[in-house]
Amino acid sequence: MSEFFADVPQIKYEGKSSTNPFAFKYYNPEEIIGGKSMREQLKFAMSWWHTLGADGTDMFGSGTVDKSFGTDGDLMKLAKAKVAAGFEFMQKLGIDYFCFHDADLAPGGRTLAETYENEEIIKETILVEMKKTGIKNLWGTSNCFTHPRYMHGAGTAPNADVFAYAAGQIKKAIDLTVAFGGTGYVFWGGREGYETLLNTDMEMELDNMARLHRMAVEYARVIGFRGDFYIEPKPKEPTKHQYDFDAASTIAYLCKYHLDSDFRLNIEANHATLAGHTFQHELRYARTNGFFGSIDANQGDMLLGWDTDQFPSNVYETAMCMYEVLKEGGFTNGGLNFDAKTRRGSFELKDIAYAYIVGMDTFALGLRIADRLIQDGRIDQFVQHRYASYQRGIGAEIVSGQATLKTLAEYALQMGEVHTNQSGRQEELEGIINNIMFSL
Ligand code: XUL
Ligand code: CO
Repeated sequence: MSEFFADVPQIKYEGKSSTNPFAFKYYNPEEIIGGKSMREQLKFAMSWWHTLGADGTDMFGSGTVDKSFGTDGDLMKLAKAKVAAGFEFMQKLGIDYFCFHDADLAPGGRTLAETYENEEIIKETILVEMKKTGIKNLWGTSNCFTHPRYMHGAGTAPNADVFAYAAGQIKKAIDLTVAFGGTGYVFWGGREGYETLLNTDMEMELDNMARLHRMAVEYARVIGFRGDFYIEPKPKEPTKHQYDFDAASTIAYLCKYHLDSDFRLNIEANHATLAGHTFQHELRYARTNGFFGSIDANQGDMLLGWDTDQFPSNVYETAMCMYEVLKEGGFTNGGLNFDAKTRRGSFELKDIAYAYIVGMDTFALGLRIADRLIQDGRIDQFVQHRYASYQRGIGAEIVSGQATLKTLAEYALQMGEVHTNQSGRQEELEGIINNIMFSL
């Protein structure tokens, strides 16, 4: 069979002194870091939509990248070619997982029934490739935001027919995920938000969104889905305000609607920065509240206010991300999905391979640094020491619940002024990070 990525060879690890752009410099799949092989720690996934679909179109111009994969405009032929191209790409890069939206796999039909038929055909094609290659599905999702019917949202639409259509689409996307043996199902609330409160019943919309999430869980558990559901927070874009704004607001929503035992979070780096948080903040918040799940690996441009979905190249960010992943004990059902696309000017198919190599190497470096950071212990010891006053005396009484406002007031009256504050040592700690990063 003809190759789609003919310029791209099998990508191997050649080490940091290699200058071959088609080689990994830091990602050595079988090397053990932090007790597991790098491939197990990192669990890289290919995003079907960006990798096989995004053609460089932006608000000011049409596509620059030819992703017809040798087909002539017939959408089912294209969908099949994308399967072949996708599996060729994943094999060449050594990527073990893929993630998809229903609409990325097969074209929508004139009716929902026709869409189902198209999806069934492509499902069979994918299952054959999965069996041949051993490549697995990390998670599936449903695109309930592109079609004009979703102009006001899907689960939060003011129109019950739209809600029902979305439910029909999601049911099938769950079927596909289960057929592929996927370990996750994502809800990213693309248009689940509002443009103005003047026309919005916020309470009704949130109650309805929860109804849809509850229905999805009930259906999936009955047909044997044992993986995790994820909500992927994002504060805005395309809507002015998205309900799943960030990790904190999403966790509050999940707890309020008793969805917390089935759902975790899929944290995306660029969404974190759009919400005014660091990537690490979102991961820490999810992790320490028991909602760490999966990661959409990308990065934004700090000078731009939108979701640029760039391939990760910022090692500082990936190091802090992998620090949180290692502290969690690694991924269970989740992994690192490259929700990232090449820039519009990088219009050759081999640019996608270069982009994945850099993204994978950036996370490999992040893992190596995070492991060192933990082995080194200076940062963790500092933090532990900083809170040591809660391990004895009055601090231990506060933590154990023994202290009351009254007993603390008595303590404070006797103590006089506080003379025990210690420096936060931020600059020294930043120096430690640099020292660990650049001694690799
Ligand atoms: C959009 C985004 C989506 C989700 C899946 O910003 O991140 O691609 O990851 O719907
Ligand atoms: Co994403």
